[in-house]
Amino acid sequence: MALPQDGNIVILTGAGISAESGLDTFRDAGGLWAQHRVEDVATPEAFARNADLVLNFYDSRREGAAAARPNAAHAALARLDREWRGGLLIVTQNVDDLHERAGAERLLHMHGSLALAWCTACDARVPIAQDLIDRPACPACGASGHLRPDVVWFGEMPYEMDRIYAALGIVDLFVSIGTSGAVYPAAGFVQEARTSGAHCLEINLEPSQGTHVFHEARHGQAGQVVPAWVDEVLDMA
Ligand code: BV8
Repeated sequence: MALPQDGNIVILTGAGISAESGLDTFRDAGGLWAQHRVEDVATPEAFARNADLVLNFYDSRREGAAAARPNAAHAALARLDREWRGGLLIVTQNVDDLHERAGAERLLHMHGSLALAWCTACDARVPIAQDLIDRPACPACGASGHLRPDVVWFGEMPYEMDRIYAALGIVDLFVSIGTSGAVYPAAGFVQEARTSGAHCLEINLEPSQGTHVFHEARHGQAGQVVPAWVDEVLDMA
């Protein structure tokens, strides 16, 4: 498809883009939801019921993310961010920091980040590198025992929705990478993009739940398909 050189691109990423970095996805065989029930680790009710289980779940994922390295797909999106002169926004559902460690800057975490904690005493979001299970004191207010992962759980409002819908309102090319299309509102972004007249491309290991809404699909490992796609977009520019 012909994309104007000042065209606006929105890219939605999910756990599949981090799979080749060794991080578990949610719904693949052996994935996170095979290890834990969502209701036990990814809802505010779960946290109120058994904070230790939830804090251990996120502490271990934080350690996993810190030990992982960005893969070729993260690097390719960072290159696109550097070299694309039109509008670009990477909206990630992921809570790992592999996009930023690859160098992406026009990026937002709609479901929060393992690298931040949320102090429920003073409402501050603070960088955290240690285990929350140890109940560290909040660096902002000093209170102990009030830090939770700054991650959006089921039933909670995702971050920066206004900014996301503003970008989807003027998008020319919408690309979904490594997501099953199972969770809303993220799974509905492709519909918004279509309404804006964008060309919609799905890059995923296999057809997602919303694959029928896309104009085009490229199935395969993100580490191979994404760099080839970025080369194509930048060669067209
Ligand atoms: C909200 C952070 C409203 C935590 C996550 C409408 C209809 C039905 C339900 C709802 C609805 N609206 C809201 C809901 C409820 C709910 C929902 O959608 N439930 C689902 C289960 C039906 N949504 C919410 O609760 C959301 N909040 O809507 O609030 C509101 C309104 C007013 C006031 C207050 C609130 C919040 C949802 C956010 C939950 N948090 N993550 C954490 O990380 O622990 S969700 C989590 O799962 C991810 O963040 C991601 O968003 C989501 C989906 O995961 P994926 O990233 O897609 O990963 P998955 O494993 O599923 O798929 C991986 C894909 O990659 C696969 O397709 C695979 O084939 C592919 N793949 C694998 N390897 C590779 C690959 N592809 C390429 N290369 C590879 N190598």
